Amino acid sequence: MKKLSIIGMPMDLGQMRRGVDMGPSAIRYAGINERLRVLFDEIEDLGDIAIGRPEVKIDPNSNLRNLELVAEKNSLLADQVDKIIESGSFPLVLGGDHSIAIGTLAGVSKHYKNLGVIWYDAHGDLNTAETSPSGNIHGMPLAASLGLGHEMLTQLGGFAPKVKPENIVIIGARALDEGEKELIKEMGIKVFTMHEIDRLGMAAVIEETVNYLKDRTDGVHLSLDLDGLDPTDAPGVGTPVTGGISYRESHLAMEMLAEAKVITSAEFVEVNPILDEKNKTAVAAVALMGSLFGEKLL
Ligand code: 5AB
Ligand code: MN
Ligand code: MN
Ligand code: MN
Repeated sequence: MKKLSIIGMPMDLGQMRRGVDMGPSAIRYAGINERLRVLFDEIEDLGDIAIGRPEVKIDPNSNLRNLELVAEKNSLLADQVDKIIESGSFPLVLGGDHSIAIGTLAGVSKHYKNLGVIWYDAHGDLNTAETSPSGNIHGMPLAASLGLGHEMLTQLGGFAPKVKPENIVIIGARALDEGEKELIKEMGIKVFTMHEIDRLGMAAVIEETVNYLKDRTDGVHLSLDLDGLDPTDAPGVGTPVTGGISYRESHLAMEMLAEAKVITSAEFVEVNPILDEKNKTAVAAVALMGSLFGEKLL
C-alpha cells in the first residue's frame, strides 16, 4: 500500500525575512491534497509542527541566529518524520526555511545506513558559524547533516553525521560561498552547477545522479529548495538567484526521479507567499510534487 504523510513546518527562524512561515499554508492552498490524492492509496495531512515564533527576532547579531529555537523545533520535526517512516508511510515535509532539513534528515537518517541526499538548490547550504556570511541557519543544514557546525545542530537526534559526503548530490548550484567551495572540494561532494546543467542537459544530470546514488545508498531524500528554480518561475523565495533551473527542467527532473523509483522522502522548502506573485511558487511546488509522485501527462 502506498501511503503519503504530509507535515508542515512553518519555520522562519533560520533566516531574517518574515513570510516563509506561511509556506505550508500557501502550498496547501495551491491544492496539494487534490493533486496528490490520486497518486496514493492513502494520504494524510498531519498539520503543522507548532513553532510559535516570537514577533521580535531574538538574535539579530548572532552568527547562529535563533540557534536554540531552531534546534528545539527541529527535534519535534525529526520525531514526527521518524514516526511517519516507522508507520510505513512516505514523509513529505513542507517548509518553512531550509533550516528544517536538519530536523527532516535527523528523522529520516535513523532509518537508513547509507542515506542519499539530492540537494536541489541555488546554494550549497554548507556553511558553519565560522564561514557563514549571514549567521542564518538556513544556509547551514547540509553542513550540519554532515556533522559540521554547532553540536546543537549536528547532534540533533543524538547522533552524527546524518549523511556521508559521498552520498550527496547538489543540483542547481550557482551561489556558493568561498568556504562552501572549499568544503565541496575537500569532501568530494558531487555537484551539478548550472554550468553542468546547461552543458549536459537536465536529462543527463538526473541519469548520472540516479546511477551515482543507486548502488551506494539504501534510500534517497530529496531536499528541494524552490530557489533552485529560476526566479521567473519561482519568485516567492527569500534568497533568489538569477540564472536558475527552469520550470520545465525541474519537471523533467521530478519525472525522471519518479521513473527511477529512488526517492524515499522529500521536502519542499523556502516558499515565501509574501514575496510571491499570486502564489506562483507554491503552485510550482505542488506541480513538481505531482511529477515526483508519478503523475503522467498522458
Ligand atoms: B537557502 C548564503 N550562502 O549562508 C548564507 O535558501 C545564503 O536555504 C544561504 O539555500 C541561502 O547566508 C540558504 C549567502
Ligand atoms: Mn524509528
Ligand atoms: Mn537551501
Ligand atoms: Mn537556496
